[in-house]
Amino acid sequence: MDTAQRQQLREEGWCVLPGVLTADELARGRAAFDRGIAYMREAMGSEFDSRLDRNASNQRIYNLPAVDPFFIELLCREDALELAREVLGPHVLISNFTANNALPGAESMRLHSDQALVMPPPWIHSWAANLIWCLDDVREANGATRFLPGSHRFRSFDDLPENAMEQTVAFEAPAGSLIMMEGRMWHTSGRNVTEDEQRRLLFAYYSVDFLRPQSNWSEALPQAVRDAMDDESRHLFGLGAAGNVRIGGQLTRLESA
Ligand SMILES: O=C(O)CCC(=O)C(=O)O
Repeated sequence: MDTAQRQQLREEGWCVLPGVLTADELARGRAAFDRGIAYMREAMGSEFDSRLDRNASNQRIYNLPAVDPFFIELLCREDALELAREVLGPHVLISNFTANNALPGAESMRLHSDQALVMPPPWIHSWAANLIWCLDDVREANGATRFLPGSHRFRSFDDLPENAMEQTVAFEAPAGSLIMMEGRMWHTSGRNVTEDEQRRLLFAYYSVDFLRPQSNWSEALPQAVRDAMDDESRHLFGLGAAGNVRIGGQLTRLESA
């Protein structure tokens, strides 16, 4: 992350880092995505979630770390963690990791902020962050994620303007980019009005270590997946008996304050 990107993240609550994934990683990510679709069909019967999306042109994959080790690699790579820590400080946990593909005909979901989903207002600090891995070029026409500029400063639901949706702006990023969005930013998926383009995005959601993660990883991940992790990954997933205390020499928030 360069100085301009850091400043934009601080001031505007988002930035785009192009070229983070190599061509090989992009290919691995797309192949793992396909396995995720198969996983959803087998585990849940379908990749369409009518609770979130208006029609079956959105494909959802939940519990990505259970699907393929590539997704654990993405979550735990040092450059991604550095970015998460830029927003959250040193003590982060992996809260969730899901995918959403907007196929042609996809409609917008409801506008929301991810931090508002895991804690009540007032939202004074940035305690959650989404790192959005782009498996395709992302642009307004193919359903890019839309964000409400300035909404990372909203402290309560009352701050949301009535015409919030009309004021949203689409992210633009080439395939292989990382879109960094702090957790208080109000956002939604876009409409895909193209004839034949898909828009595959992976949403790596991190939070500070004193917020309960969205996923209960000790239940969500098969034993074999947990056994294959190194200590650092286990710590990031909040696995193991210890909670918010000293683990393997790493200081907790209170100790290092
Ligand atoms: O797919 C998108 O662009 C946004 C998805 C999202 O915000 C969510 O699933 O909570």
